Amino acid sequence: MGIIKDRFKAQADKIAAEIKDLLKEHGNKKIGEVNLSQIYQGMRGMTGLVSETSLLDAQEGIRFRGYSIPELQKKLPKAPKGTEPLPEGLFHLMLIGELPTEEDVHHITSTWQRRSHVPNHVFAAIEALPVATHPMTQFVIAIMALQTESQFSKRYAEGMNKKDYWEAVFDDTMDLIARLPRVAAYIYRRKYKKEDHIHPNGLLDWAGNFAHMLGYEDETFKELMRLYMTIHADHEGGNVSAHTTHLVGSALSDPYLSFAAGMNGLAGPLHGLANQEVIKWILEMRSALDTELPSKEQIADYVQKTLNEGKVVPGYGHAVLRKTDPRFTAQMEFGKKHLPDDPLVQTVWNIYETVPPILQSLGKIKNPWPNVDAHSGALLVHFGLVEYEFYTVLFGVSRALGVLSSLCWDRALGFPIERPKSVTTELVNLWLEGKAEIWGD
Ligand code: HAX
Repeated sequence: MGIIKDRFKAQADKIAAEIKDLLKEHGNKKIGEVNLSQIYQGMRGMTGLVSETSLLDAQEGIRFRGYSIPELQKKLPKAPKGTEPLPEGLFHLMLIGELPTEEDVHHITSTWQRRSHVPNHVFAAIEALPVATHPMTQFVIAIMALQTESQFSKRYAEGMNKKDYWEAVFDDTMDLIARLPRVAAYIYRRKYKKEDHIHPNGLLDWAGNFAHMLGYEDETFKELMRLYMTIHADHEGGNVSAHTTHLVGSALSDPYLSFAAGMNGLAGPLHGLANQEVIKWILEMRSALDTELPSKEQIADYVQKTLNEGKVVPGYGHAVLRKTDPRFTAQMEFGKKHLPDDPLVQTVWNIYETVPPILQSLGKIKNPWPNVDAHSGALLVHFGLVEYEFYTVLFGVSRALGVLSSLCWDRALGFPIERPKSVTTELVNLWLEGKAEIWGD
């Protein structure tokens, strides 16, 4: 077995034993209460999942195995002459629970390079779609086409022992993560660069090679990709893409099927698609106002117009966070360091100063602060990646690191099929009248 696989198995066995004892001793302990409003309103605040890879604090933001984003920027290995973390290192941390050495990261890079072959029928499946097809749709279809390669589904059909599920999921995870940049870059070059495809560079790291295959050789852009792929990877277990991957995986659908399902969720405008919506909204504002750098007063009026039209201000608000998203802050720091004079980036910062008080004044929004999607587009546009319909695919490639390492844990810990109870409003009414039980059976 490979080094990473061995280490993962050792950690998983340790945690599985710990969970067994924990459930034996404390399995009946109550965690909070469920209010009627929560089952009607998106299960907000209801603890109902275990996800080992990261944990979100409403005030502090995300921590990956206990480490904040600024800590990861210091502690994770970098590319030669680079200052941003390599996403391979975050993957190691999420999967094994320990910070990697330079050597560990190098090992993951070369493993992913070795496993990155994409069969021709996947490109043919993409080519069968009209070029105008949204990049997220092309991405999901390509992942589904790749499912022919699933080791989990092959081994399951051959009668795999349930003790081996984790290993087949691990193998699919490594293969799929290795292949995604090639697939995503193919979609980008097909749709926007007249099919002028670029071969992988086997000397580069995973994110650097992705930037290269997209057609961006600027070293600062490669650093941006390393940061981008790190900060978008995981946001604990309950967000739509992570939860969907976990849910579908709980039916023992293989990692390709599970991840494709998660990506369909990421493609929604209240989730990952918000990154394209943000830049679209800013570009429309600039064009409506006929200026590159709208004033804060102009921004405030435009925000009001958006709200009056019954739309959300994209990039603002969050279901769990109650402060500025540290993933927004990390991108703002990158902008201040590398491109402080860019008018689009400055507009993002002016929006940051203008929007929160307006949203707060509405009195209904629980979090008026920016999320991860409020900043990313402006940085990408600066380097020439202006095709904003592609942005959610970038998010998706990164998200694979978190949701697939979580899926490895799900199978290694033997989590069962997920099946919460639902009710009807008729039953709720009967229950309120004391004529029926809800929680009884
Ligand atoms: N602009 C306008 N109204 C907003 C808003 C925003 N940015 N954020 C929330 N609201 C509204 C809600 O639509 C809701 O209105 P109604 O009661 O009239 O339905 C009200 O404020 C209360 O919502 P909430 O409890 O504060 O927020 P939710 O937990 O329901 O939703 C969302 C969280 C992220 C979906 C929401 O804030 C939103 O739609 N934001 C804009 C889209 C966006 O940026 N999404 C990306 C989120 C991060 C992410 O997943 N990235 O991938």
